[in-house]
Amino acid sequence: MRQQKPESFGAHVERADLPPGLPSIAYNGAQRVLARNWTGSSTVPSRALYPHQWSWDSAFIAIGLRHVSPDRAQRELETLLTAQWQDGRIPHIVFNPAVPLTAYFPSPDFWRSSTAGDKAGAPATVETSGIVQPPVHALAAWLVHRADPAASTRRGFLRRVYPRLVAWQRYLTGRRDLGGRGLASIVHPWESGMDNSPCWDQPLARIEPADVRTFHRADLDHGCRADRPTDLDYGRYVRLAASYRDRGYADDAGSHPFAVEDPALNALLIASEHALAEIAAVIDADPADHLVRAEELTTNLLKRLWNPDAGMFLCQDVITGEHITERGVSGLIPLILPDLPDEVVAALVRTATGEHFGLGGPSRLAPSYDLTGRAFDPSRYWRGPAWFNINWLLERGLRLHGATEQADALRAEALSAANATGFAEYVDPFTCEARGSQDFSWTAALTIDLLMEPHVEPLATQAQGASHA
Ligand code: 2M8
Repeated sequence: MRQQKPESFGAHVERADLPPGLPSIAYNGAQRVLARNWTGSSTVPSRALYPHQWSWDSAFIAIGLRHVSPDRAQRELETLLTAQWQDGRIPHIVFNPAVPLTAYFPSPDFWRSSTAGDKAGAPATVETSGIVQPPVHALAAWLVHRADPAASTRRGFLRRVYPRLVAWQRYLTGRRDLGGRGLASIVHPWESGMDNSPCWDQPLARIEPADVRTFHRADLDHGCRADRPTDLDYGRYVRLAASYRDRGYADDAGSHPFAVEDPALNALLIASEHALAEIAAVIDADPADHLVRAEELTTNLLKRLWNPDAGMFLCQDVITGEHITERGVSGLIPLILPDLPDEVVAALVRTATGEHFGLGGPSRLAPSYDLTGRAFDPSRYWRGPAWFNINWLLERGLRLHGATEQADALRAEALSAANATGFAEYVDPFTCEARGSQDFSWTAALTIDLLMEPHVEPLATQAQGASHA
C-alpha cells in the first residue's frame, strides 16, 4: 500500500532535485486546498470560478486525493457517476443545487438536462450539462483502488464502478464514433477540456455565434477579460450547446455541426481501456475485450491522427475530413500510451523539447499551444499557457518511455510552480507566473501525486502490468 501519513511525508519524499523543505510545504498547502474545495461529496475545481463538480477535474482530483484519503477519492468518483446518463455519458458538469444560478454560466436552466436530456437518459434528480469531457475516469478509479486495495475491495469500490465505467467508454466508442473510423469525436470545444485552443478556430468559424446580449458571462466576474475566450468564441460555444440541447442531446449521424477527433481525448480513452482491463481482472470479469479495444484504438489513432511531418498527432475535422494543422499540446498526450512505435515516441519527445513546445529550453512547463503558432498567447486560455494536468500527463508519458531526465526536470518545475503560485489554475509557460484562479483543485491534487510517487510506475505500466489486489 502506497498511502502514507502526512506527518511522515517529508522524510520520505525529500529529494535532491527539489529545494529543501519544498515537499512538505507543498504537500501541506495542497492538502489544505483540497480540504477547502471539498463540498462533502466531491471537490469543486475552484470556489469562485467553478463552483460545481467538473468531470475530468474530479478524475484528476481523485488521483491526488487517493494519497490523502482513498475513501474521499472513491467518493469523488462515485458522486460523479451518480449523475451518469442512461446512454452512458458522464456529463461534464454536475450542478450543486445550493449554488445560485448566477454563479456560473451556462447554468442548469440553460442545459435543462432533466427535461431536454430525457430521451438520452439524463437523470431526473440531479441537473447536469449535456456534453462530456475526456475519459480519465477508469484510469483514476484504478489508481484510486491501488492506493489502498484492501479497503477498496472491502467497500466493493471496483465492482460498483466497473459497469458504469464500461458504459461510459462504450458511449464514446459507439455513439461518438461520428467519423465511423474507430475514434471518438468531440462535438463542442469544451468537451476537449482545452476550451479555447486554436485547434478549434477553424471548425468553430462555421458556427453562427449566439448574440452576446442574450447571456451573461459569469466567468468575467472572476477572470481577467484579456485572458479569457473572446465574446465571439463564447457566442459560438453557446450556440453549439443550445443546438445540441434543442436536438435532445442526440448523437444522430450527421447532426453535429462541430465534430473533431482529438488526440488527447482518444489517448485517455485508450489509457482508460487498459485500466478497465486491470479492473476486470481484479473483479473476475473478462479483460480480453478491453485489451482488444485498446489495441484497435491505438492502431486507429496512429493511422488517422499521426502526422510524421509535424512530429506529433493532429486533430481531424470530421466534417471536412481534413487534418487541423494547428499544433495543440493535445497532440503530445498520446505519449502516455505504452504501445507506440519507437519512431513515434522519439518524434514526440523531439517535438516536446523542440521549438514548438520548448521543454528544457524556453518553456519551464509545456505550453498548451505551439510557441511559434500564429495564435500563441502566453496568457490566454488554452492558447499558450501551461496547465498542470497536461504537464502531469506529459511527465508520466516521458517517464514511461524512459525519458527520465526530461521527466525529472518537468516534475521539479511543476512542483515548484504549483507551490510558488498558490496552486494556480494555469501559468505563463516561460516564467510560471500565476494565471486564472488560485487554490485550484487539480493543481493541488497532482502536486500531491507527483510528490508521493517520485518514481512511479508510469500510467500505462500501472494500467497494464500491475499486480492485482
Ligand atoms: C475550463 O472549462 C470551463 C467549461 O467547462 C469553462 O471555461 O468555463 C477548462 O479549463 C476545463 O478543462 C476545466 O475542466 C474547467 C473546470 O476546471 O474549466
